[in-house]
Amino acid sequence: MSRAVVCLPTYNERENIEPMLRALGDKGVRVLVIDDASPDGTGEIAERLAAELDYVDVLHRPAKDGLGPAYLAGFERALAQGAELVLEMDCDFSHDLNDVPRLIAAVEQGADLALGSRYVPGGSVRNWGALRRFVSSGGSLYARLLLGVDVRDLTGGFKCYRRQVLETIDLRAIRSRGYAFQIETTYRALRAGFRVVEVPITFVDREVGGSKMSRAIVAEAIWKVPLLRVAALRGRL
Ligand SMILES: Nc1nc2c(ncn2[C@@H]2O[C@H](COP(=O)(O)OP(=O)(O)OP(=O)(O)O)[C@@H](O)[C@H]2O)c(=O)[nH]1
Ligand SMILES: [Mg+2]
Repeated sequence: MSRAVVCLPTYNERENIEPMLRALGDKGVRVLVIDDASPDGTGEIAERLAAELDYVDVLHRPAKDGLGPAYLAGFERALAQGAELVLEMDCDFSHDLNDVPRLIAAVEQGADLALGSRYVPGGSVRNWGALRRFVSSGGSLYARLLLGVDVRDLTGGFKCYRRQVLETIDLRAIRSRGYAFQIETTYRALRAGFRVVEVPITFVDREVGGSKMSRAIVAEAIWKVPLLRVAALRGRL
């Protein structure tokens, strides 16, 4: 069994799921697809591929419930399967598959949590319009200043956790669903004293399928960040 499990949440990724799963085949990882009953049939395609590819498992959830809950269910399954390293990755080719071994290497070299980072030297974003860039980099800056942490990319969704991090932070207390989920998990890891390292990546906008980004996801991050800080100041986090 592979030590590393890539959690791959999907909602309507019919065009991306098969090429993603096949391309992950030579990365030496297991892959856990977490599908929220995608109406476009992504879950059935994943199921067919899981029967063919021995490194693929699928977790079906009954309805679209946000990225955060999907990841939490995936983490629980990956830990139960004995994973030493647990990764987060989007199923839309925004994250370069060649960066998977780089994130794993960062943890093997001593990090507890490695973040694929667009906003450190060497990192970048390709094909995003001005508004998307502003929301993303502005969101990271906002969270960094309010939380007082030295992490440049707090909203990214390409990460590698050492098992111990997920066993230590209180996953059951996490209610965030969108970008806030990424901010909260990294902040909790920092608060618990874990070593967080940023690995520069180039993020490329998706070419097929639709974005699930919404105003609600941005709004959640805006109100959640100060609450996280207050919880930390009160010693509850
Ligand atoms: N299981 C599950 N997966 C989701 C949900 N929302 C988004 N995803 C998946 O999470 C990953 C990231 O979502 P995206 O829609 O790409 O969000 P994004 O990267 O912020 O937006 P784009 O850059 O526009 O693609 C993709 O693989 C989605 O299919 C959800 O509610 N449930
Ligand atoms: Mg995406």
